[in-house]
Amino acid sequence: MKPFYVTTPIYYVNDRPHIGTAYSTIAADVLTRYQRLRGRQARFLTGLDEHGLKIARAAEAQGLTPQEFTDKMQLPFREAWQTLNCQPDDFIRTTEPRHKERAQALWKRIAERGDIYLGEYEDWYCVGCETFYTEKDLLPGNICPQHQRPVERIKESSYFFRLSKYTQPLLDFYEKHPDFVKPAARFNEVKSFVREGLRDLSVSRTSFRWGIPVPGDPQHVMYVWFDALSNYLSALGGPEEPGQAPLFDNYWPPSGEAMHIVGKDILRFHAVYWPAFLLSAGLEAPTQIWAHGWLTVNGQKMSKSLGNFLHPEPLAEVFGVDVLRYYLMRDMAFGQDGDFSHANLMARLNGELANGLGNLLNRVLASVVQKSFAGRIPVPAPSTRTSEDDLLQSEALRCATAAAEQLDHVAPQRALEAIWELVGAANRYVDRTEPWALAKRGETERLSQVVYSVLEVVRMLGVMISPFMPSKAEELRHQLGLDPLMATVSHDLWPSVWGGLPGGTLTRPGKPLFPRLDKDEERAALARLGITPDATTPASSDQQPAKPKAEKPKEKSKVSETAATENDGTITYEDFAKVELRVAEVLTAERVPKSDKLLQLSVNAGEAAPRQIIAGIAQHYAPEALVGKRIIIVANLKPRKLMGLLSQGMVLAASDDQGLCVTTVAGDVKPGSIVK
Ligand code: ME8
Repeated sequence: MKPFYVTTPIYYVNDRPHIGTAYSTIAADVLTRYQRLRGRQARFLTGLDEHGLKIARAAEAQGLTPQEFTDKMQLPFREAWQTLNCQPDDFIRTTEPRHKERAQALWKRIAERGDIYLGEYEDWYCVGCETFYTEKDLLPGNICPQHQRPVERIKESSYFFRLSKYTQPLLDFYEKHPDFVKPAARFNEVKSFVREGLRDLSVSRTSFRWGIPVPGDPQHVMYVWFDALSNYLSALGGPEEPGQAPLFDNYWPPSGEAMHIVGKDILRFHAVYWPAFLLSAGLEAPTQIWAHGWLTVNGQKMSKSLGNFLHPEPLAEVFGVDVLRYYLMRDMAFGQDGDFSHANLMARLNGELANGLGNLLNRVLASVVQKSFAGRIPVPAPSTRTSEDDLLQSEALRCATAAAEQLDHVAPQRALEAIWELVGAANRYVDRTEPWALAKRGETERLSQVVYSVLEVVRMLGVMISPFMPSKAEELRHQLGLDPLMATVSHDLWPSVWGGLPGGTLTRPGKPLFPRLDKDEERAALARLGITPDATTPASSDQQPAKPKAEKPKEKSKVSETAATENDGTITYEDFAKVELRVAEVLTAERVPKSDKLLQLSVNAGEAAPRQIIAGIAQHYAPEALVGKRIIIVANLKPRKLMGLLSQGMVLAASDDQGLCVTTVAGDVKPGSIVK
């Protein structure tokens, strides 16, 4: 297998790490850990983009030199990745001499091919994006579409890269490498952009000094994107002649496989400019560019003006590093946009982690193994095996294969889905085989088989979750009495055969893997994050997610008053707009004691904390049938108490003489979305 090289974008050093940059970094860490587990040689690079006008201006605003500024600002990144247990093999800064030298080497190779020439450039420049825009790409008033800020007119002498020459070679390259960009839909966007024809690209600046000098013409500094993209090679010591840079020889194609993980915002730079530079320099392009989606926070875009950047460290402190890593990889489909929601995180923690995996380990290890087998993993008695055991074993192997396939295709969320199918199957197996009852009846032989089956599944799960939750995986192995996993090259540790758990091992049962949060603890967790007790309004503007924007009920207009008094049975739009209808996901549902009509629901309506709704639908729905459904609620109904329980909204349902159906949405609409 070819050595695997995975990179994140190098982040602009003027920001602090937030949940978006953490997402890319955790994804790269998960993939690296997975590849290593499979016995593959893997290398993970991240780093910082430290040149350019944006950084120079940010430094100036703080009264620092750009170098002092970047030296200071790199620390939060290093610390955040360490906190999140992301373990890059290298952390590159574009101000390091090793990078400057190799970026210049790349420039020279391209210049020697005749693909760089001196010209003059004039166009609109957005400092936020560090990119030029033509008029047609701007919003009215010459506003940058990304940053919603005015762009600047810049005219200067500039070196150009002959990008136009690479229109056809790029299209040919895409044709030959159908998996170059993922997801496929984004690849189509890239191709249509290139098909329209490419303009030469300005690759140097003279209007500021904070950059890498252009070889042979130090009046110019390199365009920050030329500088930044070359980090993927310079961190390997490339470009270099064969034999001069071992890492480059080993990890860069054709001998290695290189994957760049990027957000969809910077796909064009990676899928168009970067391979064009490399084609020109006579170097191989990376194997794949994976453009993941964009994260919002509780339904809102993170932005400086809203002050709602969500930073990962406080979340890791309150919920745990592995819980945060799990949530980010589980909740968002990798190539699609997603929403970070505190309510969803807590629901997954309580449901999938605590009740699902944590409980599976605990329900057998804590009592049965200790009482019936003196704390040791039993040696199973094959004569007592039943079809239940065969089924669980085949399910375990099926799920392990499926999860690996998904990870091979960079679908971490689907891999976790497959892993949790096994968690569910094993919990159902425990429900059906009732080990505690076998213990009571003294059926020790059968019990040994049952306990072994469960704990062998737990062992497999421990391996499979380890790329996502490395510390919890070790804790789990420790409780099973196993040594830490040691990934070694050419040794595949992914579960593929049944029976890896040695009978007789002395277990070390400990604290629950994932403590469950009750309602008070959930509120306390949110309070620690600075979210006010009503769990919707942020207490401070820096850290906190804000309440999804509700459409304000419109002011009563004269027209609506007329309509109301005419009383012809119609209402105006203004009347209708007063009702705030939202999509909500049912997180839990239970019967209200002593009532045959009421169900107590906890729903995620896209807010910071779940809402409780008491609904009169118990005669029509079993509570478990509602969990996971996306229903429609009236969100601005005055809260009221029913049987002593506070109901914060109403569930919409349709009924006829046959019964009642709760209204759901047909598509995959985010919780919190407005219905109108
Ligand atoms: O673009 N959701 O740096 P940058 C998901 N220096 N991912 C997000 C995100 C969000 N809301 N916000 C940021 C740069 N990201 C250049 C890169 S590479 C040669 C140069 C992630 O600090 C995502 O990976 O603006 C995105 O592409 C990256 O951070 C942008 O980081």
